[in-house]
Amino acid sequence: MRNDIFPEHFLWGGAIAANQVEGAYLEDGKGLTIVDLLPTGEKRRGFMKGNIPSLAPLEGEFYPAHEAIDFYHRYKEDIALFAEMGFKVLRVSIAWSRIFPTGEDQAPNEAGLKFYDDLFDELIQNGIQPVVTLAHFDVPVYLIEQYGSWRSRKLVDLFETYAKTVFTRYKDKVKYWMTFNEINMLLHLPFLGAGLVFKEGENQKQIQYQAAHHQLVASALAVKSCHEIIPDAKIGCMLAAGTFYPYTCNPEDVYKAMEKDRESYFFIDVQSRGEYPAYAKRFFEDNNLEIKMEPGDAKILKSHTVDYIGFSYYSSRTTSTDPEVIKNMTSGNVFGSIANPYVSKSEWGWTIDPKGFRITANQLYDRYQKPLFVVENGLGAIDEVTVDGEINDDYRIDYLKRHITEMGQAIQDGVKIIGYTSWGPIDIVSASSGEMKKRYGYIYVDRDNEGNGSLTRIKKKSFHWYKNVIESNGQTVESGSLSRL
Ligand code: BGP
Repeated sequence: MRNDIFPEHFLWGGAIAANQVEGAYLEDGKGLTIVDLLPTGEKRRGFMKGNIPSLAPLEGEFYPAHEAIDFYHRYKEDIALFAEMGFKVLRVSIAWSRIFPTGEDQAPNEAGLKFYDDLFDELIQNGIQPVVTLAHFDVPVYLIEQYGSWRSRKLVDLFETYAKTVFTRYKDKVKYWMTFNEINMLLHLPFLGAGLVFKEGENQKQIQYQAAHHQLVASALAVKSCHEIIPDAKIGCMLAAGTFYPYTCNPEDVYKAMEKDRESYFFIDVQSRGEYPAYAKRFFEDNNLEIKMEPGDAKILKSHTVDYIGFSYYSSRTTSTDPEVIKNMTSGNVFGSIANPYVSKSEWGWTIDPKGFRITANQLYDRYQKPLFVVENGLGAIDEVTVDGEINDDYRIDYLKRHITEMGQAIQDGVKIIGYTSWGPIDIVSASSGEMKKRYGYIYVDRDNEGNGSLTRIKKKSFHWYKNVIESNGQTVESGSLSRL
């Protein structure tokens, strides 16, 4: 690969989220948030979908987010390791319930604000720019109890207050922001994505799209405040991306793949183009959905579109209209995909498709013509520590190398990509399964699924490899051998 493909100031780094790393779940005044109610084990999936029996942690269950990897107390050690790898940026999220423990407190919680001041200072002192998501699977539980979370318009105002508070406080420290992480997750795991809990017999789709409207307005208002308070900042949206392929060239399959893509693009169409897409009207009619909008909403959406498109890419997806073919789904991917015979799968059943990354990036750029920021990509895998204390994660290096190569191809295709933050540069709690053994990191964390372990950090083989990638600006020297991609 040529060594001049990635722009000079390309933002290499990693991405983590408060809810999966911080722990300290009730420390310094923090209120409960979504993941504090998600145990490991079989119940987790139902809870994430909004079938949750109680808005308090249950006796006898293990909640991995409560301690997570204790980033709250160990962030200095972790940042030193990120700096050693040469990170230019670290994507983090702010826990809303550290700043406003109930979500509607009169004044923000100073201890929570101070934590992020210290975190951002530490990053900046280490030469790492923070990239901050306002809401990564995060709503204060009190707002879920009081208002039913994003089903209520009330959340729009409360979110605006929260956003303005953090923009004002961190305006000199943070220049890259994002509004809602994987905003389209609201359709697939509505409790995880948006704090939605359903009662028997409710029309879930109606509630989801009304909540989506509220989030879209809140997102536009956050863009507005960000531009007013920090004129030199950039603020983006964030999509769980991954193009749908038709299983065959049967036009029925091709049409279905287009519809499946639109399910996700719907959100970004609003956030980036500033209005509901043409196809939404028919979709709402066909599904008997009535979205309540306030008179000023259309103007808010139109006037405050995002500066860039942030997205995660793990897998492409495949769909079909043939009932026989549909039986062969892959497990593990919340988006539901038919097993694609041309590509491999991870240990969790997630499709591994580097070329799909190039395809997805091209499609997003064609559609929105705004800079893209790859804010998640990576392989969740089981790592073994050898008797010498080493972790030889060649499979992870292979995955990342192939994906970074395709990202380079996309850039050569003309796609403007401003940065790449791989997911979980240090092992963290898995969002979908709550497991620790599903590891993404360059840095191993000694902790297991049950919460045992010393939390010691160990560099994996991929640590040295990724350091080389950044040092060579994507020339991607393979660790040890000096052979190029
Ligand atoms: C995305 C989320 C992340 C992250 C990642 C990997 O959906 O934005 O929070 O966890 O996927 O998923 P998992 O942790 O389930 O392997």
